[in-house]
Amino acid sequence: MAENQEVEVDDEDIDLSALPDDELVEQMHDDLYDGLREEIVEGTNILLERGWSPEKVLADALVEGMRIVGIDFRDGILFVPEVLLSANAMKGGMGILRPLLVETGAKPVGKMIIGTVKGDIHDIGKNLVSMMMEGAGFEVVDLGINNPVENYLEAIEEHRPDIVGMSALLTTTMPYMKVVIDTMKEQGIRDNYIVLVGGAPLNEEFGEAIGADAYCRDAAMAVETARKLVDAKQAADG
Ligand code: B1M
Repeated sequence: MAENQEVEVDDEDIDLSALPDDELVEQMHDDLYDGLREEIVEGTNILLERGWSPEKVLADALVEGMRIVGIDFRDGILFVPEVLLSANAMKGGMGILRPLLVETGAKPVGKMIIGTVKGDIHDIGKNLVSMMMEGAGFEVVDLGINNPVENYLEAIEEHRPDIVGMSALLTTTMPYMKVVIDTMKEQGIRDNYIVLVGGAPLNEEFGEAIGADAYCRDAAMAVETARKLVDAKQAADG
């Protein structure tokens, strides 16, 4: 009987703080899969208390967990409501990491507006990019999701950024990035800004084809590319 009781222990009964790091990370992947926000928040805090860097918690526990969710979503094992819960759990962890990732004390090295394009409501990747850019010392204006071209133009006018960033996660929405770039061209403002694009279905060829300055594979690449291009722009502007 005692043995059965042990076998039947469910997730609620697991003491996360008693698990060694590797098992805790695995448990967090399961909890992310099950959309358990409180557990993700707790696990994130435990790893930080154990001396993990925010970057490592983000990459190993959260992003990797979300990658697994993505595979089962693709394969029809998970459906939209479940993935929404996973996304919500992920955001719980990101909420803790965000201030830690951005508190580098660096002075602003440039300004970026960023938004997910029209028709697309995916924002986890975009939010990660925003966080990492802020952490690298950029000022970021986040336009949120489902942005028509007008939103980008208004934000450009209002904030005068160095960089215009766009995110798209759907093959059906990625062409909209070209609409934004073409409209900037029509208005004669394209060359005043660095245009960076990203999102899982994109690649370098697509970035080039639509006239972006660069495609960024992930948030780290976005930071690296932004730094490089802003440095070059500032040098060119004297
Ligand atoms: Co959606 N979804 N989804 N989804 N979803 C994908 C994208 C999909 C690949 C799943 C699949 O089939 N395997 C698939 C797209 C297929 C395709 O177009 N070829 C898909 C689909 C089909 C859909 C719906 C149509 C499903 C439906 O309704 N039947 C629907 C569309 C809704 C809409 O947008 N109109 C839909 C809905 C949803 C949810 C709402 C349930 C949820 C989003 C919740 C949210 O974001 N708040 C969701 C999720 C979570 C996913 C998956 C599972 C995970 C996306 C994610 O957050 N990844 C995704 C599968 C997958 O990608 N594996 C999937 C983690 C994130 C850290 O990575 O976003 O790639 P990513 O961002 C990276 C880089 O790409 C890059 O840096 C980030 C960090 O390193 N990056 C940038 C991203 N943006 C950047 C911008 C930059 C630079 C770099 O600017 C400078």
